[in-house]
Amino acid sequence: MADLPRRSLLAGIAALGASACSKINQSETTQALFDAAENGHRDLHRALAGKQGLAKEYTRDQRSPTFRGNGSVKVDDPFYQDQLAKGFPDWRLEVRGLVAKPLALSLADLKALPQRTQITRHDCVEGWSAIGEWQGPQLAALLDIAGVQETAKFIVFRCADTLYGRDYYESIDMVDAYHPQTIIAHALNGEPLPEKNGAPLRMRIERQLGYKHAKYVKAIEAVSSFDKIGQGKGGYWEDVAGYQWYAGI
Ligand SMILES: Nc1nc2c(c(=O)[nH]1)N[C@H]1C(S)=C(S)[C@@H](COP(=O)(O)O)O[C@H]1N2
Ligand SMILES: [Mo]
Repeated sequence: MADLPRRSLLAGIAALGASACSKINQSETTQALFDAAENGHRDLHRALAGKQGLAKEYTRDQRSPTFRGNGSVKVDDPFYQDQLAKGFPDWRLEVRGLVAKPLALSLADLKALPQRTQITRHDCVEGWSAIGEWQGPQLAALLDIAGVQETAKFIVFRCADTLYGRDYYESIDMVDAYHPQTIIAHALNGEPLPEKNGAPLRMRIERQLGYKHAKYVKAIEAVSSFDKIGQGKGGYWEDVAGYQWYAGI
């Protein structure tokens, strides 16, 4: 039963394709239908899975031998490259926006928090999957330390890379933000993240498709709306190719 929405969503995305999306998007009626379908999918998905339903976790021997890099696999920025070479001693993750106490956390700060390790399958809409072991603190812990205000409705992830000339970013709502498997990962398969997989920090949001898992995260922002961020659709691929904002699997 829980497989139903996942298969229909993946089939729907596969059937559309990016260029079809941009053409179809020109029609407001079609967009309204898309929005209704997306909201319906979100409600059905959460009703079936339960708000805190966990994504399947795997055993160590089920991990993929290699975890490919997709989208940006390099960050074209001198500070980033200098930090990468040194192990990111001066890298800071900002937690900001609608919070009582903005934070600027080092990698050591993040490693000192309680850690979650999870072996999960990553599903990319481009038609590949990989199983990897991720480690890092839960996003919930950071949000609690920063004191997220009640007016915050979404969490936005700001990334250090650009893809085809635009800043990559993503956003999720508070249910996914506080999901136990939503972590800020600093390690993949027991090693620091390689550059291609989002060093030094990338999101794992295990109930969502691959494009939601922001890599190279430099800031986490609590907001009441993402209308004025990017093109206003809540994420890079949502803006560029009309991908659904709610990418629940
Ligand atoms: N900052 C950033 N995050 C990103 C992307 C990107 O290009 N830039 N690509 C997304 C997509 S489409 C996928 S499938 C995954 C790929 O993660 P991987 O490179 O570790 O395989 O990262 C997602 N997060
Ligand atoms: Mo993807």
